[in-house]
Amino acid sequence: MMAPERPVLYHWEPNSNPGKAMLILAEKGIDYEGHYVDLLAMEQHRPEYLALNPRGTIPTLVHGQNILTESTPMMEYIDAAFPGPRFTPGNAIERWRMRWWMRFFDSYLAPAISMGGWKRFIGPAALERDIGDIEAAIDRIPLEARRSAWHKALHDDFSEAELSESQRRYRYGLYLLEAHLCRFPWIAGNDYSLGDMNGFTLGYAFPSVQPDYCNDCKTPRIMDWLRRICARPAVRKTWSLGRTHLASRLEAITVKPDADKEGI
Ligand SMILES: N[C@@H](CCC(=O)N[C@@H](CS)C(=O)NCC(=O)O)C(=O)O
Repeated sequence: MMAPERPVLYHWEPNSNPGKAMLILAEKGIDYEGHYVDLLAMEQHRPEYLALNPRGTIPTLVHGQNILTESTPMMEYIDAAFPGPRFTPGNAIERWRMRWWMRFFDSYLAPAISMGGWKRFIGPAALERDIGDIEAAIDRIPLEARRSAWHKALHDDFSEAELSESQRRYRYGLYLLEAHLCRFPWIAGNDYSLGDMNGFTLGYAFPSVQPDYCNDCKTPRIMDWLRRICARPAVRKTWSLGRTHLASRLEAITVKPDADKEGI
């Protein structure tokens, strides 16, 4: 087999969508050229990046003649196109389960979690920069949904109704995941797969962002799942590439309850 061309990945933090592509590349041990696209500096809306990905979203993968966007199908491409261990189940029912969860993570849970992130992290961090520059950059954003997210984050303009819907989805997601992990050790079933990577890039933040709802008492299976994933060398390597304090959220997973202190 001919060695595949070295891929180039445009990513931000190992968080959510960019994290998925970074993690599968690390899990497969693929040498890639990484370019950090600073989301807070709105580099994803600069003409040179839009020439690659006209939607102005991160990540983008360039592999030979192919330019790939959309992180979840991108993970599947990486898994299939490169040598190394496979993270897509060969068994049809496990593949269905993996894709069911990936769809749930991407279309139901991620938007709810992302709203909290934009309110708590992106908005305040962006305000440390020049507001005039940011306002001008927002006007150039191609996607209406992203323009609106930036606008709301900058002016802390999220309605009570959308914030409470985001919380409701978050709690429902935790409930469903905890129940699933009572039946199966991993998202697809018996083995670690793309579904776990997809869930982890959202879930690594659960214990620090929702400590009252995701902890060793209320969601022990989720905590155990996060710890098993966190112990993987590829995860450590990927999260070491983080440049903001988001990456430090990994540490809240590894702290185990102190039985003496808790009086257990
Ligand atoms: N559906 C896309 C979404 C990508 C996405 O929205 N990425 C965020 C970073 S996690 C982004 O690029 N945001 C840029 C912006 O809102 O300006 C994917 O899965 O790749």
